[in-house]
Amino acid sequence: MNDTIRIDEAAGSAGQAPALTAEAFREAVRAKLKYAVGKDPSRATAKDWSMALSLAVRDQVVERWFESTKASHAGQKKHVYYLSMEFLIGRLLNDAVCNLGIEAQVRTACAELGIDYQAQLEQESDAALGNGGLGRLAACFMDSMSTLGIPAHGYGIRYDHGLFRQRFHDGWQVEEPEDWLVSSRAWEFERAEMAYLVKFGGQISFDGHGATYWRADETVKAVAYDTPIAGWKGRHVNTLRLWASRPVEVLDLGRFNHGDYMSAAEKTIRAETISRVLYPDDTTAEGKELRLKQEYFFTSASLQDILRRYLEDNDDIRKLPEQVAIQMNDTHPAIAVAELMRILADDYRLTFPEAFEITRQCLSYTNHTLMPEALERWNTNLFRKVLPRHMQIIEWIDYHHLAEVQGRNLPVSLDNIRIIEWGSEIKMGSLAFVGSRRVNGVSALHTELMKQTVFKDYHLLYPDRIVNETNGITPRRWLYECNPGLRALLLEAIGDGWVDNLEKIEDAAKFATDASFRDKFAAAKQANKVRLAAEIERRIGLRVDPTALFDVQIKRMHEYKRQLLNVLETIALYQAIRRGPGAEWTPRVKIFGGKAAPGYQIAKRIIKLANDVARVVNNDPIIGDRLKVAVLPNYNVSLAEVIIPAADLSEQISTAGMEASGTGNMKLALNGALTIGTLDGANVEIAERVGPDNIYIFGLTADDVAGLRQRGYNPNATIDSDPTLKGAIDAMVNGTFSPDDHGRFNEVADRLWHTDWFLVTADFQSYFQTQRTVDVDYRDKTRWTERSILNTTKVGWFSSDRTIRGYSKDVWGVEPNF
Ligand code: 26W
Repeated sequence: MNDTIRIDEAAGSAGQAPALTAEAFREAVRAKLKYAVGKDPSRATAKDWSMALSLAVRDQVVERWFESTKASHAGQKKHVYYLSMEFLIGRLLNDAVCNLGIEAQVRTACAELGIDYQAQLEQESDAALGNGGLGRLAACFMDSMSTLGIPAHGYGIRYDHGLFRQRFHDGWQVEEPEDWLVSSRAWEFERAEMAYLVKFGGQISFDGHGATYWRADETVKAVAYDTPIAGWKGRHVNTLRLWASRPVEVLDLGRFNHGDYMSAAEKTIRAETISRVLYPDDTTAEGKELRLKQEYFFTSASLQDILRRYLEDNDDIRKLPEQVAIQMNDTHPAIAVAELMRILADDYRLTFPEAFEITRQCLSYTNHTLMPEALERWNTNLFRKVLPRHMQIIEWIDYHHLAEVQGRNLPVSLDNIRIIEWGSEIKMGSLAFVGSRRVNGVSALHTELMKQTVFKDYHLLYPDRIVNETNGITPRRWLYECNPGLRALLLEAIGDGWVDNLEKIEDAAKFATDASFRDKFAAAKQANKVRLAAEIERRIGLRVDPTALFDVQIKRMHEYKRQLLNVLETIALYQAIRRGPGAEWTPRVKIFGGKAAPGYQIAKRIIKLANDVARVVNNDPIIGDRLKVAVLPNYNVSLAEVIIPAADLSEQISTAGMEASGTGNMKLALNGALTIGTLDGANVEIAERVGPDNIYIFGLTADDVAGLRQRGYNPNATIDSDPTLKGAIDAMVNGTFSPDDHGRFNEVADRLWHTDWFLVTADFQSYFQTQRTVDVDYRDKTRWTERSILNTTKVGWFSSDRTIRGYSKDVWGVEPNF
């Protein structure tokens, strides 16, 4: 009995696949354990069962995968390609089980096999192939494109090591290599036959008849690994194709036979290094050669693969834009502008102007940050060394673009629209903009700021090229899968239409004033808080009161996200409680989670500060359960799935104008947390949809910040005039939290006193007062729950299905199937 249940055979050609039975699935798992894992049940480990379980579920996905791939091909439909250096996928087993709608059968089968399904889920390590927002957005988009039945591929890099594992040593972040492949290979298929050569360095020569030869001095092989991504109800399955770099020849036998073993393997090591590890930095574009090679490696392999697939059913390369839409996830794949042009010109012998226009009609670019240090600029010497032909092509693009612009006599500064600055740096944002059909921001405010700042002159030149596509999140992982209590309540109250049409969740808004619904809603939240409290105790040994207000700030550590503002408020609250422990305090648990880029010292010091404050507050008998601080190590997708359903308050407190959108804000609001935040990124649109009574907005707006920048800001005056703030900062430098090293946080304090670029001191009082209002409001449980329900039911628009519908219409020109 083979282990895959052939749906169509069982039902003949009736088309309607018979439902998978628990019994059949149980036998499929058994067969996988035996024939794929090679273990007898009596000797199988939890990992063995997890592999068998995953393989059995995967089989259910494969069936529909083949059907989808065939349908996409046959339909001759325009295909979307999403190029991203990062896909922050997390775990896949439960996601596939829920999307296929086979959870009941799988749970029954596990029970009959005597294995704990929940424990099995925790066996799988996260595929942490991303840093934060950008990478997770790409993963949510993959789920939505499948759910909407859009023929699409995701293209990225199959890093051997994803984002580092974070551990705390004496409160300091320590990075350890991440090793996801040890236990997450169940979901990928190696496609050894699907390999492309990618060249680096070397010389360019012309034969005088227009042919160009690129004699590279290094060539590697890109090998494809495919992961099927099933959409809701398994109606459509797309492919995530990740490239691994391999040597062209496995071993230099000649050198080996001469006993020169190391150099025999040297080429192999050099080649494999390209897809070895994810750059753990989401703040500064460091301009490292290996990073450039990684960006070109996956972009070139992806474009070669896209053209191969296109030419299978089409023979006129000039019609490529009718069949292909390529999205560049930030500037990391922006080399695609030059690479597609190179292939079209050098391999298909189109003229440069033709090649450029076809390229531009295929490509679009999403910008995710306005932070100057995060905008990629490559040194021309480095670039020319690694990619000599592309340097020539970019010079051609820049020259012709400037000429065309000069001809239009518009009030733009040529310096601002140059792609190559002072001949020394290539601005990848400019290359991406000039080489794209559409350019989008990720929230309404961010897109406006793009038009007013980094792309001001380009916007003048191309007034209809910039569009907004406010980010979104997949309701499958971020509600249906991670919050079973709320899921059950919503299914009972309004059915399951909201799962793939989240704006339907507003149908439950009317129950905000319904006592029994309210009680069930509060009970679901409470159960999630009890679960999180257990996880906090398991991870850091801290016991917290699950009835306290769970105040959550979970995101990458970054000064503009202002975890420091939150810590200062925590210190001020701690000091206030110590001054008057008898007063009426709302018990609060401050929960922090987030990794700092390994080279980002100040961010790592703020982690240490949070841990030092936690140690003192959590062990202060005067405080008791009035305030607890939990700094959770190794924040990642699967930890987020435990924290988010349990949150009461969502901290979205970035300096206005600096957070492009945020997506954690959407996940927390959807799970009933009330947001305390600035009018930044998508907070603005969340506030518009939940209404002013159901959110806590404080602080300077983006315009206020711009005004303050212009006028200049003196933090001293603010600190001196605010004893609460001053008291907190003094405690940071007088050893209250670092008796063993009084000066440990001097640098942090100095930055506040002298520059305070992120305006922590400017927003402190407004933030502190708003938190005190939260304290009072939280005590009215009924009202709080009503507002919590209104958050859940009013943010349906922030589904990534809605976002992808926007891209489909405004950017890609494709029609979703469902
Ligand atoms: C070159 C180093 C590097 C790597 C990654 C620089 C910048 C990045 C990303 C663009 C940083 C990022 O993740 N940005 C976040 O993208 C999210 C998805 O659009 C937004 O919601 C966040 O506001 C934005 O910070």
